[in-house]
Amino acid sequence: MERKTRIILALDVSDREEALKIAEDVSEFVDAIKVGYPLVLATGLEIIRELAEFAPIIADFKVADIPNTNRLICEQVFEVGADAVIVQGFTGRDSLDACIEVASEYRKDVFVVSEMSHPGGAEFLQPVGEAIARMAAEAGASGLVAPATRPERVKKIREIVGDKLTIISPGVGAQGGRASNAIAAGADWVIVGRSIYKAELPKKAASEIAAEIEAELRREG
Ligand code: O7E
Repeated sequence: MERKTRIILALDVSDREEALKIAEDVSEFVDAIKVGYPLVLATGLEIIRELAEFAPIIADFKVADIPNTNRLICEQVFEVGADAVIVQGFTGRDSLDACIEVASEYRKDVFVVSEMSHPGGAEFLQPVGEAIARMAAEAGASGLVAPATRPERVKKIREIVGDKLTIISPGVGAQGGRASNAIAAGADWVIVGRSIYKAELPKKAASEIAAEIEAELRREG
């Protein structure tokens, strides 16, 4: 995945035509499109192949099962053309290893959730988030998911993993986080859903977030 606008679109719509229209409309302002349960359950797994025409696809199935089931899920995801899969880290090292093994066979990426962006994410996951980040780095994952709603946690996770892993950060806009703050804290990409796909003009909304990030990167030099 190339770092250009540093935006990943979370395409959580449930209509195929709408999904394809938005993807085409905003493609110049996003580096990847995250596709998850809302869209796949509504339209089918093949939507991943269709959307891959516009941008690299991150399949957000937050895979969280025993190693064998994880392996079977990841095979389906990569066969249909996804470039990366999102996996939960709390299921442990063997479950994560299974995903990384399949991803490396397909030469694709695995992103591991270390802590979630919503208020409940602080309840059970945050206390083990740093251990999950360390495990993901040791296991050879490509990156981590860390919350834009808590930039100080992005900073902490960045300190733990150094430059070894990329960080993708959801929670911008609708959940209250700011793209520039997440990038300043050490995120490589922000994940943005409703603020783009629910905007009256999704392309304009994406371009404004891209401009905010660009200004932050210029400020940092
Ligand atoms: O709030 P929105 O509309 O900008 O959408 C955010 C997207 O990021 C949405 O798809 C949600 O499921 C996802 N997300 C979070 O909001 N918080 C998290 O902690 C983790 C994710 C996520 O995508 O995890 C994998 C990257």
